[in-house]
Amino acid sequence: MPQFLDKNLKNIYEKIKNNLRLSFEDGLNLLKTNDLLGLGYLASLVKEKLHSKKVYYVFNQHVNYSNICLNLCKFCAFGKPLEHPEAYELSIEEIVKKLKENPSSVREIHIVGGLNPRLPYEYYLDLLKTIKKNFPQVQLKAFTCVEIEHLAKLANKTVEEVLKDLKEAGLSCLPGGGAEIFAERIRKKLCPEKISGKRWLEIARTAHQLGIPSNATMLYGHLETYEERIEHLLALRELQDETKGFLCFIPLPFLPQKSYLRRDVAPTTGFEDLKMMATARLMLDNIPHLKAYWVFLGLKLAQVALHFGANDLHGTVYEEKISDFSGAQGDKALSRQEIERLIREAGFEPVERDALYNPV
Ligand code: V47
Repeated sequence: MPQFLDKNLKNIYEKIKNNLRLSFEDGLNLLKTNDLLGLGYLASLVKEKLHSKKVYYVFNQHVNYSNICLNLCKFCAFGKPLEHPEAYELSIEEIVKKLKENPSSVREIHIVGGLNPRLPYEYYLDLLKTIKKNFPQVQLKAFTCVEIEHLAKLANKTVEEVLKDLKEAGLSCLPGGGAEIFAERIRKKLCPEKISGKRWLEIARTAHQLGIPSNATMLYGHLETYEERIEHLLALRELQDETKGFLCFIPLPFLPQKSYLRRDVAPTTGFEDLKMMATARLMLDNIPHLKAYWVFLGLKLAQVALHFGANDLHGTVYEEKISDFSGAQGDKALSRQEIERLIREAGFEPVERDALYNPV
């Protein structure tokens, strides 16, 4: 029996060893513990059982087609109203031109934007089709559940019809954004215009039923309680039991610096980020992958997170605007060599993957 400084972790260790599911209270105890190394040990046990020494990354590129947004959530510094001087909208030609500047080995293109009232439904379908035509080797991970709802309203179609159209146009999977925190109490304060947590989960369910896998995120470190974080994780775990459609979970630390909340909320600490990562690994026993999103965490902490349950370092990321607008510090793009070195020096084996986690 390993030594734990926190007796609650000892009980959780017993459960993990016996493949027992962790409860809501277990989740709270994980977030409340100060035994960081004990927590890392537990998360690593689970991670290594699932993935041995493998740590995944993808050669990818982000496309943020427009920041014009109807929702204007209080945590987000990316979205802008139509008339704002920094508001932008990229044409499909501009996007293809940009993509052509980058190496041909890009496997995944991650496409998200704001809820733009001006772009027509056809823009979204043409965007996917045109990228696929020009770069047949790439997989398109595009549009969060929030954008899918917007497209359904725009086209006067059901979410199911929209997802079918997008799939036909070349969509491989959905990114995990827009989940924020499912708790209504927080959504009312931070993003009253956004779809509810319940609706986000329904759209993810519909995607999974149509054979479109998706990711899931949780934005933490703002006004939410530990209880609300665990409720969020349990809602995802419950849906995953039903659909098995989630590929990956990504905990997103809130970056307050450029948001409306900058005076009220301090950035998360490294200690908190690692606790959140490990807790996610332990609670989400049915979601295979856990991502350390280095763009928000910083490269150094993302590397350390590989010892706290994470088995995916996201990707090389050519350009990403949400973090630029949010004030994320540090690197903007990585080479294959750099990302592999981070993984190897942490004692793991790098595996390049595609958007669906197939090794390439
Ligand atoms: O939903 C916005 C978040 C998300 C801020 O699926 C902020 O592989 C922190 O979902 N501080 C979009 N976070 C990003 C996202 C994502 C990222 C990486 C990989 C994947 C994936 C998905 O960004 C939004 C929101 O929760 N966000 N503003 C901010 N100031």
